[in-house]
Amino acid sequence: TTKTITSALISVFSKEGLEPIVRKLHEQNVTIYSTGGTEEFILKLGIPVVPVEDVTSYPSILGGRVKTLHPKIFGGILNRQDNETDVRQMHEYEIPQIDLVIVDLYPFEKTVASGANEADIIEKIDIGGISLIRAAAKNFKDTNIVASVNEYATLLNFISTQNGATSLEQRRFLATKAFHVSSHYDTAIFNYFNTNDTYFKTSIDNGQVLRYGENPHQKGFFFGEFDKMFTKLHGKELSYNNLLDVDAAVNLILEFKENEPTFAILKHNNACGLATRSNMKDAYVTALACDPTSAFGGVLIANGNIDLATANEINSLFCEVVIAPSYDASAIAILSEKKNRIILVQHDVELPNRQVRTCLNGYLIQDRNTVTDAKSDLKVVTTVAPTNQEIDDLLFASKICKNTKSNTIVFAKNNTLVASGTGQTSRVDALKQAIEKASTFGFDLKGAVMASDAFFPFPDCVEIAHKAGITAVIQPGGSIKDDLSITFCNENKVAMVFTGTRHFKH
Ligand code: 93A
Repeated sequence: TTKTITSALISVFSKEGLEPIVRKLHEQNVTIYSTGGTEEFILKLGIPVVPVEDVTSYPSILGGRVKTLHPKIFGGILNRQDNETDVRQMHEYEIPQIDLVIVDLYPFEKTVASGANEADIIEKIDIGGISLIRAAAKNFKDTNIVASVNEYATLLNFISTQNGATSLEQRRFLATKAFHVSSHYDTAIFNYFNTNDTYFKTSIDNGQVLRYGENPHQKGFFFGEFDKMFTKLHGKELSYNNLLDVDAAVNLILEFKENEPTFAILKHNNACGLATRSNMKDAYVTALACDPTSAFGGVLIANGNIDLATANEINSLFCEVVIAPSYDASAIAILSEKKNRIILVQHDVELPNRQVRTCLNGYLIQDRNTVTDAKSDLKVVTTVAPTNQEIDDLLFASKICKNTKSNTIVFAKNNTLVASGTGQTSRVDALKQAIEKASTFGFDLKGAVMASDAFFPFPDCVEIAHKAGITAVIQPGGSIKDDLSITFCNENKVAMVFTGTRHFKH
């Protein structure tokens, strides 16, 4: 798979940095083919060069628009050396082999940025160059492609260390870089044509125009395949905020896929109710009791079928969206009584592994948080160990905690979300909010467990939680002051486990 370069086609707009490459190729007896300006540049270095016109027997025509676009050139680049027909046709049509293509495209972006007029800009849409790049990159098994001056050093390094030869792996690497250049180039052209965001606004492609963004004065669009994930049975159009809540709901309920019937109620992307019971109706009723005030106008999600009994309960609540993998026909009829209520059937579709969001003048990408704390991850760090029920509740609380905005504290008891503090600037504030909410809705925290999305920097959280009645705690651990929290728990017979995994969500 290591192949020696014997011939090269060089067609570059900017001649900068080209000299050492040309000299090296010449030193290695490489035949060089070239276009007008590049040919002139190489000749001036005193290095022999074959004009492409001599290969094609055609002059450069249409003001340079057609220079390299010719079967003799593209045949030389695209032929498969292990294909008998290709080899035969190369002889038949007297096509010269081209092992290396070096291109520097017309500077489209620079021309746009310079404020040039449209005609000049259009003329800077490179056709031959981009075709050369794509052809050589496609045939990386036999051909080397250098699609930008940024890769000159790479090429020099490859051919200098191996006497003018490259490996298949190196050629594939160059092809990857080349397709990055070509995709970037075409994106720039698209962006130029997409004046005033006409494309975005009419969303010809797969974009969906939303009524508005987060607020009525903001425009909003959704790009994705909603219909792959859901079938909408009833209700108004989903809004920008609905979609964000649906996303949070789907991520949350995914944690409880294997659980018994589980029902969650979300507001502003956070769970304000969640319970697992032996039937869906009880799960819903229990989830609602967690915080019936917040549940108003919420997004509801179930991990199993919604039957008539559950639908009858849901029906008395004003809610925006109901999501479940299936519904009894009678349940759909009941839930559809409210004209605007959105009813979604959720299909079994994997969520993408990468998450993207804008950041400053660019964007951030991260892996989705797919770690769910399991029993085997737990390290008991206190003299008192959690009971089996507490372990179940700790893992249950941790699943909710992971899907709640940081800083967060979650209380749970008997497979029920009791209360949580969400999106606070301090962990103690999150804890205090959770305690306050639990008391507002009449919950006794005695015997409840606590989950924290990140470690406790000080022992204040376990002190306050213990006073409120919490008997077991789950947290990642890893603070330099872990000892202080552990000591307090030991002195007060609170069980604590470390998971080793932080679950920030911003
Ligand atoms: O106008 S083109 O799209 N038509 C072509 O056939 C063609 N072949 C190479 N532009 C074409 N090129 C481009 O010419 C190369 O991408 C490079 O940017 C430039 C090099 O021209 P010269 O060697 O005459 O300076």
